[in-house]
Amino acid sequence: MFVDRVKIRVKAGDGGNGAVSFRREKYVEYGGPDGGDGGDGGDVVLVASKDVQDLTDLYFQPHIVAKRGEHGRSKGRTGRSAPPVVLKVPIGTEVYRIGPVVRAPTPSRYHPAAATAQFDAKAQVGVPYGTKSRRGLPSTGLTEPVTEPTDEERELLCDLVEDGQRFVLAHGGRGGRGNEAFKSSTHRAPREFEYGQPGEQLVAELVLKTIADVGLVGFPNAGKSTLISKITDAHPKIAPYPFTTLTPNVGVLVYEDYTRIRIADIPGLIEGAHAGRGLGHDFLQHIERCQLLVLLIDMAGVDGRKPWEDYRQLLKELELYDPSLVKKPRLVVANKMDLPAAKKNLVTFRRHYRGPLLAISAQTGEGLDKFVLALREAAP
Ligand SMILES: Nc1nc2c(ncn2[C@@H]2O[C@H](COP(=O)(O)OP(=O)(O)OP(=O)(O)O)[C@@H](O)[C@H]2O)c(=O)[nH]1
Ligand SMILES: [Mg+2]
Repeated sequence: MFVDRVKIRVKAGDGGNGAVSFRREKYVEYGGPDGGDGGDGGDVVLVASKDVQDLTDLYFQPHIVAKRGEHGRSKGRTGRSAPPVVLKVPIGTEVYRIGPVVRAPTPSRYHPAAATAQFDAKAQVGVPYGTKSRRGLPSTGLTEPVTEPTDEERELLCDLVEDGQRFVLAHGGRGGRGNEAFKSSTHRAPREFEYGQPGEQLVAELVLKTIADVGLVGFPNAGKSTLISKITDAHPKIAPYPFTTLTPNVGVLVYEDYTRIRIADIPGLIEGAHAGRGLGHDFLQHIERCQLLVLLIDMAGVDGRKPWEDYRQLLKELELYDPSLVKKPRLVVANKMDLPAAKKNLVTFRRHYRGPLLAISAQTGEGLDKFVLALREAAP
């Protein structure tokens, strides 16, 4: 299974409440306030990692809730802060926010003078510490949004392109202050405290866009996987039927001077791919970052297609998906030149396309040296 797009719902931890407490000690009268502060709630953090290849983990676990901070305690003790929830994502993951970032409405501070039996979220006033109705406070779990956020409120938050890059997706709430923080020379027995700030919650979409320098595009069966397996360390499945490749493969081509070029092989494109036909469309996002596109054409027309039509069709599909794709530098490569039909077809192909072209045979290895050098010139 390969997942390159997933919607998740996250909720950072709430802060712990501040405590209301007074010092009790033998022979010390009127010990004074000593309620400690609450601990901070846990963040939800994304970290790009080279050990993760896709977003399958999040696909199976799309609801993430971080723990809340502990409440403050007596003797001035601060509650423990909750640890962050760290989610590993593959390198090349884009993070989108869908809909607003919300914090559940909770009162921020309890003030005895203004205290009412029930809390009034607008007035930001809490119920007295220790009374039963405190149970009515919003839960710390994931609260369902009233309406499902729409894609219109979609915003790119960050692009995780380096190993180890971190991004805090949802911030935990700060812990509230305990009553000790409210003492002053004129207010010596404060009963105020702050509630912990609620953690942020939001819906996010993660989209994996493979990081590669070169993208291989072509009709199914053109020989893309054969080519990548010959010149890089990748070993994709190769078979004489269309749609052998179902998920993108990335191979690394290493030159003698240790220059490395990453090449992405994606499932074949077919006519109508931009509208979702076939498989290729779902994976075009993986070549968006490439600096060079290699249009691989089955010059022998093994599946009964005309190579020059393939070429036109490929360009059309790329343009319909995203016009910026056809503005990228590209290299046209004629494959399967070992087959007799290819020589004849190449002559006709030349009438339709007069630009630069490389003729190779991925299977026999003919022309691959030139191809490898051409890649290096075009994708530095
Ligand atoms: N004769 C000949 N056959 C080739 C050549 N390159 C690939 N083939 C054959 O073409 C068939 C398809 O090759 P693949 O590498 O799986 O093609 P692909 O473009 O990755 O196909 P999909 O993954 O289905 O999109 C296989 O049977 C290969 O052996 C070539 O240069 N010459
Ligand atoms: Mg393939």
